[in-house]
Amino acid sequence: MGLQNTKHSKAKPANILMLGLDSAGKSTLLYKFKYNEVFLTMPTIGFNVDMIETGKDFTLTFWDVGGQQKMRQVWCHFLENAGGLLYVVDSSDKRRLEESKKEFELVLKNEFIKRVPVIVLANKQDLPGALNAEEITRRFNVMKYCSDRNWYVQPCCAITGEGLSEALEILTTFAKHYSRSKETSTIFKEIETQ
Ligand code: G3D
Ligand code: MG
Repeated sequence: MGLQNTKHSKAKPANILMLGLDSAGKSTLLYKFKYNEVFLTMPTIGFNVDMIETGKDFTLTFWDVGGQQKMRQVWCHFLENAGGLLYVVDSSDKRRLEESKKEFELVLKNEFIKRVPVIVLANKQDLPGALNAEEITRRFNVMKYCSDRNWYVQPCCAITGEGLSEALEILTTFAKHYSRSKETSTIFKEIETQ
């Protein structure tokens, strides 16, 4: 009975953590998601937060956390309550691809983020020489690091908005699924301890 009720109740907002190196395009993406506009972004000191309704019964709260070296040390504090990870890559910046990959691996090794769904946004597809989604998947070893969860690599351009509605749709599906599976396992744990 309890499980059935859970299934039909309104889901809680899911916290979506936006990570990636500085200048990958996180803040531009957030503004585009929210307002469908391109704003002049400034390097994010600390974090930006915004809620976006992605359906009648579901809201995503986006946490856009600064990607500068100093801020990366505090990324782990945001992981605990994450219901989804949006990892943003500047697909045209081959010089910093390895650095971005290392940070990605580090985040995914964190216990708190186990099984949390991941969307990798292969951003800046409009720039010449940008690596496509298949190449980003391969270089970031996504299959290996995300084998225990739902994942997807979406090519996109935060300036034109190309690829963003697809990313939001998949993210919503994954986050809903994750949040329900977490609620179900909490209920099982409660039943077990009764
Ligand atoms: P961040 O929040 O990850 O640090 P920003 O990154 O959103 O501040 O973006 C950094 C720069 O990349 C910005 O340019 C922004 O306009 C640009 N940018 C973001 N997404 C795209 C994209 O898809 N294509 C292109 N061509 N540029 C993008 P400036 O010049 O303001 O530094
Ligand atoms: Mg920013």
